[in-house]
Amino acid sequence: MGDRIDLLVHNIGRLVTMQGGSGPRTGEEMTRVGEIRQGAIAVADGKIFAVGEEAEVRAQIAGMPVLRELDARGNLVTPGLIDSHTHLVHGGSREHELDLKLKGVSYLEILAGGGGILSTVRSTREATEQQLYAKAKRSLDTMLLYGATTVEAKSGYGLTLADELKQLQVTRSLNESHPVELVSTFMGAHAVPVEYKDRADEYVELVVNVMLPEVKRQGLAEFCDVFCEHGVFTVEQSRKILTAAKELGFGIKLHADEIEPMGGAQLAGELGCISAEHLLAATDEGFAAMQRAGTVAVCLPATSFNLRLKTHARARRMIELGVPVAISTDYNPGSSPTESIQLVMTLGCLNLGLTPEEVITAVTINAAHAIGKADTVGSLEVGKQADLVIFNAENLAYLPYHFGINHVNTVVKKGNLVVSEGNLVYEAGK
Ligand code: IZC
Ligand code: ZN
Repeated sequence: MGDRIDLLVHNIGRLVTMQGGSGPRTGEEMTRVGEIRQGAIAVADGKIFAVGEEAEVRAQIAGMPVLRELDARGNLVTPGLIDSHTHLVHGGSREHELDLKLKGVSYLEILAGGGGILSTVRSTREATEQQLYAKAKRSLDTMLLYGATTVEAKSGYGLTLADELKQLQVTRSLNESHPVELVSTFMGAHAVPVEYKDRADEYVELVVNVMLPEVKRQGLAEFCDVFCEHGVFTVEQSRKILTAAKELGFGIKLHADEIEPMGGAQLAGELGCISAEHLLAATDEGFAAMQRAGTVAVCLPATSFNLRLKTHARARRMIELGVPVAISTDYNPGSSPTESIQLVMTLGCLNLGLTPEEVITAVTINAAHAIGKADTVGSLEVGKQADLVIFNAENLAYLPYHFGINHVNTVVKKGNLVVSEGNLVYEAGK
């Protein structure tokens, strides 16, 4: 590195770098976005070579050939957005549940009746790897068009060894062929499959003794996650699975206290989970346990919106108590059928009460920490990957303010131009 610049992004009106600090941002730190006026970014070998005020960057690269220039036209540039919680790979869709929802049937009632997640399990088991790949690729393209350059993807719609491996294999193939970088999470404990109805403990044994070791052996996931919820997996079952996962070397995550207060947040803190998700019903004791462990709270405001819940995650309280907050789409065919991280940014403001600065922190550096990727992505700093977005907007507040549409103009992933003027421009197979 150092003899030429592959890409120079210049004329950046406001450059949100997210520089500063090492761990996930908490409290007041969530408002410090490291904004630079009249900025520029120089990229070499897919990494950031220089970033700062344009005059300084130009001085640093003086004499070096610049192979390509991108004019940001005075607009806003941020790090590539990070969607830290999705159920990307699945078969089918669940629009038939909309009518039930309008009639007041709850998410857990639909699941208890054999629908919900279990309906997607049937569609996923029926689908071939190629069909799952094609569907997930379309979603990933949409995520990229909306500015996401790194995405976490959970399994959990197979619920047999073979079908879980099939889903995870699709994630691996997509990660190898699509510009969006994927972080894979094994979530065999997403629901108790019908063939184990009333035998959840036996299913937990299968997850612990058969699925986890095989997923590890094949290197198909970095993280393990569990849906700890009434009628799904208990705190004790969740503890058992995550403890086994930790022993095998997986990072651990937990869907905690989404609907009922179960003590999930406490468990996440106690076990040292990297993140705990949802948390609508989590108590202050739960937040305190997470704070002590440095567990990132991944709030999912599109889910509470879509489930028509009267309450939302208490993100302001989390920030007050020193819990780092990330927000994510929770993209899935049931509780959150949207790929738009920008919609989530709006809901993060309007329904969680986060400021635009806290929101961008929650979809960049804190999201990177939630998936163990903060050493390479989540901020624009020398040596990190050159993942960035140029918006058709002049400032941060404009993104959540003008809602429901796509503000992305250009996306660069690892120094490559992948979205230009709002269109995908990556080469297939890259
Ligand atoms: O398919 O409903 N909450 N898992 C936990 C989900 C939502 C996904 C789904
Ligand atoms: Zn989820």
